[in-house]
Amino acid sequence: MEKSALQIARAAYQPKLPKALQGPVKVKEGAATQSVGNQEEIKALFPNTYGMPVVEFVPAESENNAPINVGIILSGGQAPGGHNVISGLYDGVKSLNRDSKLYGFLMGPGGLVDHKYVEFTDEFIDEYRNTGGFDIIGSGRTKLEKEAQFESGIQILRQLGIKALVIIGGDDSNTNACVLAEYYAAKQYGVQVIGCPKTIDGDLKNEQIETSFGFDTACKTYSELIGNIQRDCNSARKYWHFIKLMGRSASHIALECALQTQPNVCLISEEVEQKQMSLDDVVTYIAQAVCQRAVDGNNFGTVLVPEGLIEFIPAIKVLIRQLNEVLTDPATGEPREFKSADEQIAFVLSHITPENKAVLESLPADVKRQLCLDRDPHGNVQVSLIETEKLLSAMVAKKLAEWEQEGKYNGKFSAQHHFFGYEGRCAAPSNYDADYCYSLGYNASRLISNGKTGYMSVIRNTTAPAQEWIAGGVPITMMMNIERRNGADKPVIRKALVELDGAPFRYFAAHRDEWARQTCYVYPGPIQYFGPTEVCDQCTKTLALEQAKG
Ligand code: FBP
Repeated sequence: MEKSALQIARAAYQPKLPKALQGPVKVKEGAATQSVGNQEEIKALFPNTYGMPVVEFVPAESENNAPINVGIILSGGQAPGGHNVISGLYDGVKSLNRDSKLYGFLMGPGGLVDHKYVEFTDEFIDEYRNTGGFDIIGSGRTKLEKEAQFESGIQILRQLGIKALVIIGGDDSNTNACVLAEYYAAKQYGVQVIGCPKTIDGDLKNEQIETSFGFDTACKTYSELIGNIQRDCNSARKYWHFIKLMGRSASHIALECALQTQPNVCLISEEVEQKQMSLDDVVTYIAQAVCQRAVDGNNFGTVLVPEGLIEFIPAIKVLIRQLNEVLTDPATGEPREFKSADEQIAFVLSHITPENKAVLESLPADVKRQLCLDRDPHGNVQVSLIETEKLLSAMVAKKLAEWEQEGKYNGKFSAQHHFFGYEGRCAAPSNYDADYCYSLGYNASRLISNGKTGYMSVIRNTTAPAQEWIAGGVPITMMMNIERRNGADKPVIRKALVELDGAPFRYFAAHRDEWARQTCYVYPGPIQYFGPTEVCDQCTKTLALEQAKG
């Protein structure tokens, strides 16, 4: 396979490891834990994996170095650094004992259920070190949650002598990892399950997990593109660019990109919800920024739109909740089956309240269709398919035309649209993600060799140099609470949304009026892999502000 010059140079990069993982380790246990909510219910559902302590690795004289066979699964959307988790885990199990083996299940959790796998070798792993993508074994969104799947999984795990399974995923996949860990523990199958925090969305974080991997690289990639657009915009001075950014529900990506690039407008879904803004309120807010800049002769600008915005507009949120309920078969908990899209829409319209029907009917035909039809396997609305950036710019144009008629606006408004999502998910990992992911994978090998199950691999203190990073594990049950999903109460990992009283949002809110009126664009440029540390090893602004080092 032909390689680019960067790929060749990058293959030689040796990711940094925390000092604690550079030699033999032993476990330092903290106090017993409890779940973040619904303690009694979660305890009853996870009797074998509830209440375990947070653990940290500290240097030891020697460690358990018996050979061990381990399996790994990539679950859900791609995120930069996944290959380094695998290479870190590979190096970790081999450093324990050269006879250890690592198997990768193909195309996501489905590979475990269908017994499709590969065995990693040195040559195979070396091809993928420090590269973006999940193509080493592929990923998938099959939900691993049924007993029949767990039983099918144990057959292949036994056949390959696998004693531990590492599941790399977001909140849903790690929730399923926890259910699997509990199931195998209850059945005394002797297979450990370890999770690993992945998602570009940045919404799998809490007191123990500083960030999910991939967020850093994805945001830097989008910010480079936004910076380039802003330079174009500031050169031609004739377009308003509406840029939708991936991130599913949470607005972490939009906020981080705003902190990096200082656009004229950035919407934060969590604020829209808190302020109970209607779609018209959101449109008015953008139109006002356009109007003010027009007064200064600046008929150009940038608007960042988080992917999940539509879900956070209160009336639409209520509508989506009911759509999720009516589209789920209460008998099976699975999505209802329909013969055609028209049949599905007709079913929806006849089963929702008149208020929700009115909200649905008020939306443009394509948005209405997307809301009624498209769901991912976890039952979530596929917000990435809704063209919010076009919806908003069309509504802003309409409002400005009205204001022009009323003599309130005198400018030119011409819009361009962009959606950045897939562009960032498989970028070559930044140094931060390359090091962080390698450490997460290596660390998982130590959780395994120390007999842990139902834990997530965690690396903390990541705003400090990698040497000082803290390595350990957190029981997944600690992050759980009960939430209503598709018409049923389920134990799930609590999703982290943007906190409006958190330092990143407060910094943004303190500057946004100036950024709206003035042209304060920042141009971050491309991710740098070689060069001075202040250019190559920066963490995200979000993390720096959260750790009070921004
Ligand atoms: P994960 O949480 O599974 O990592 O996925 C993140 C994401 O990129 C979201 O930002 C986006 O809404 C979704 O995946 C798109 O899904 P798909 O890859 O199936 O189009």
